[in-house]
Amino acid sequence: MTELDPARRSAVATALRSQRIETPSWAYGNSGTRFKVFAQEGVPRTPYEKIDDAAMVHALTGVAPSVAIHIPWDKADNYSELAQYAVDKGIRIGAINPNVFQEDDYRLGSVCNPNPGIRRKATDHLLECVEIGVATGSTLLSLWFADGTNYAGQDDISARQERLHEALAQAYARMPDGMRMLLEYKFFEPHFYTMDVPDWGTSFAHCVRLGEKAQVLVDTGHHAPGTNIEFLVAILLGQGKLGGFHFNSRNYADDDLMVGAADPFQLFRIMNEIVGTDSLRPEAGVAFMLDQCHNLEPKIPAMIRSVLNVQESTAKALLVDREALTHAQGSGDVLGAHAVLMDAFSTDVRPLLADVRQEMGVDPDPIAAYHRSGYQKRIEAERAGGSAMGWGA
Ligand code: LRH
Ligand code: MN
Ligand code: MN
Repeated sequence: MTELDPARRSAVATALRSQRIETPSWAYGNSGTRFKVFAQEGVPRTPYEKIDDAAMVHALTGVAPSVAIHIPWDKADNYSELAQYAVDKGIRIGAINPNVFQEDDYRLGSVCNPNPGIRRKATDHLLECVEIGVATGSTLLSLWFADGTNYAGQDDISARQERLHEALAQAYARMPDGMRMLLEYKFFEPHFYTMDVPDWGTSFAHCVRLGEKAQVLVDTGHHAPGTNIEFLVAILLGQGKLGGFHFNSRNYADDDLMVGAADPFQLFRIMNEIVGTDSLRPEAGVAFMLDQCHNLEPKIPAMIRSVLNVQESTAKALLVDREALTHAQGSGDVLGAHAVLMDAFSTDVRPLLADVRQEMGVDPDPIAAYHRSGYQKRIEAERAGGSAMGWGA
């Protein structure tokens, strides 16, 4: 890797400064597996305290200015007030995530349920979340459905797809201008024969049918092993249908480990497609969101680490010598083209990022700054007995 010339360095630094990474409210609360939730001291007890923690992550990193909320985990009496609270803390409410998977009524599905009364209830919750989006000034309605079946013949696959469309169409029609619907997919779990939105193709088909305000959400933990995620990212980008990411790492299933922990090279390859198509710019509309659960590790430092991991992969993707790459590709230089990517991936971008942070007025080492801040001690003292609702809690 040759030294960056000043103009190039400045362009890379500008791109890094303008990247936005959203953290999820549920990652700040206690979580675990179905075997055990290991409670941590100082976890938030309310959505307001989750906002406090998200604001701390933003204050230390400078690039995480919004927090996604999950309803009813983050139920509030007054959502405009909640949004104002976030603004007062220096951040804002990001994606609104309806939750239609944790009530007994949803045993056979939510919006795909064979019972029209239950479909109505689930659809009404989507509409309520559109209103929460309006009240909080959010521009993203982020949908994931646990709907599916366990046995062949359990329900009519095609009929369930039509029910899904009907519900999505109602929510879509209710969305104000400027709001986007992101439809997330997952190939299995909690159902093991069919999921109603198992893959990007199904999500894509529904989004195309709905219109331009509907786009696909790629959760990096929701694919079969061996899936080439950067390939589907490239296809979705080409079709203007990549709405955003739920970043996390997986080794086996929907592990929800820290992004960039299991396979930093995959994260780099994904970011390379983003940068290569000039889709990093906030105006390109790709939402970079984290969706993780920190079961063993302390939550706020884990969230900071995750933000840094995304930044590192982004920086490496920005360092790819596009001219050399195009030249090598055009001349059929297989190894040369691959080497251009590997050169960028192998670069230690931590000094560059430390400088960029200093230019932004944040600490070059946000994790060390967190440990020095005294915040952890304070929340442990203030939040006795805390356990905000979230996964497994
Ligand atoms: C489902 C999922 C979806 C939910 C979140 C808590 O596995 O990825 O995004 O909303 O986890
Ligand atoms: Mn997700
Ligand atoms: Mn998931």
